[in-house]
Parts: sequence; C-alpha cells; structure tokens
Amino acid sequence: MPFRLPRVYPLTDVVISGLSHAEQVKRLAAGGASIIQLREKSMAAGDFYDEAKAAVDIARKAGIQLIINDRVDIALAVEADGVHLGQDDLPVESARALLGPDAIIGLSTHNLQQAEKARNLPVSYIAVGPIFTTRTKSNPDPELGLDRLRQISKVMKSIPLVAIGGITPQNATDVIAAGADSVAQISFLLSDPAAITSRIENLLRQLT
Ligand code: 3NM
Repeated sequence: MPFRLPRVYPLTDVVISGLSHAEQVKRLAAGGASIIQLREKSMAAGDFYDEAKAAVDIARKAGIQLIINDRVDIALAVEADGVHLGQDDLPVESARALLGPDAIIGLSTHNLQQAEKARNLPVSYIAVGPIFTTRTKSNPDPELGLDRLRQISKVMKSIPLVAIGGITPQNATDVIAAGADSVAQISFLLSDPAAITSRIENLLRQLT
C-alpha cells in the first residue's frame, strides 16, 4: 500500500520541550499524532538508544508510527518504523537495503534539484524546507517560501511531501494549499510542554 502522510508530522526536541523523547511521544500521541520523528542531535548513541526504545514502546501501545532521524543503526536496533535522512546521511539506497521494503524512509530536500533527484530514489516521502524562518535548525538552507514549495510539489507527483521550517497555525493552511501533504513542526508544538497535546489536536482539526 502506498505510504500516506497525516496532515501534521511532529518532530521531538528535548531542548525545546524540556521533556524526554518518550514523554513527548506520549503527549503528541494523546493529541492525535499518528507518526512522530525522534530528532536527537547531541545525545550519545547509547543514551539515544534507551530513549528511542522507550519511545517505541509508547508508540506501539498508542498504535502510531515512529521514525528515527539520521540514525539507521538506532532505527534497526529499536525496531522503529523507519528513518528520516538528511542530504549528508547514509544514501537512501543503503538505508533501504538495510531496513527492507516495508520501512518508511524520508529524505530532507532543500531545493528543486534535490527534490527532483529524490523522485528516482526508494523514498517513502520527502521533506522540503525551510519554508519560513526557523531558529530550530543550525545552519538552515535559504528559506524557500510558498512559491517555491508550490513549484516543488508540482514535480513530485505521487511522492508524499511534508513541508518544514517555521510552520505555525497562522501559515499552515497556506502551506497545505501550496501543495504540501503535511506540515512538520518542532517549536510551535513543543515550546510550551503543557500545551503539546492541545496544540497538535487543534492543528489537526484546523487542517482536516
Ligand atoms: N529541518 P521549526 S527546518 C528540522 O529545512 C528542520 O530541512 C529543516 O523546526 C529543513 O518547526 C527544521 O521549529 C526545523 O521551525 C523545524
């Protein structure tokens, strides 16, 4: 069955939320998330393994899918549903060979050329960004804006596309109208830990 992205695709961040990955997954799942990416840029591999394992257990109980950012080894070790790769990570073909045909594999793209190239790779979906200004990612690529997002979405055809970077409830409807199947978010969803569940619930309602 072809992979479909839900309208909202949350990513975890322990610094912004002040919570463990597992606790973030719990709060996001309670608000209706059906796929979550664990994003961890600084923890030692052993610590991230423990956190990812705990998060996978919660995701299984909640009946939702869990994707690991960058680390194919950790995705395999904790039996996650897939991996999200950046342009400088392991090649998509190698990740597909390691994880198998059923794994969800996403790839970050930052311009039309990278998105076009992804059409010939064994990806389940692509991410496109940053659409707007973001302070969450270090050294982000230049902002694409809605016009370039529209241009990229036109050439992607059947590959699901998630837009990322600076997305809030104020601009999310325009992002979907510009051709994204889904919006990925970090700071809007996580910056107030007590509001994580209600924020994703409201955003899913807004975009349905
Ligand atoms: N990747 P926020 S932008 C993780 O351009 C990430 O590929 C991006 O966080 C890309 O919702 C980004 O807080 C940060 O702006 C998204």
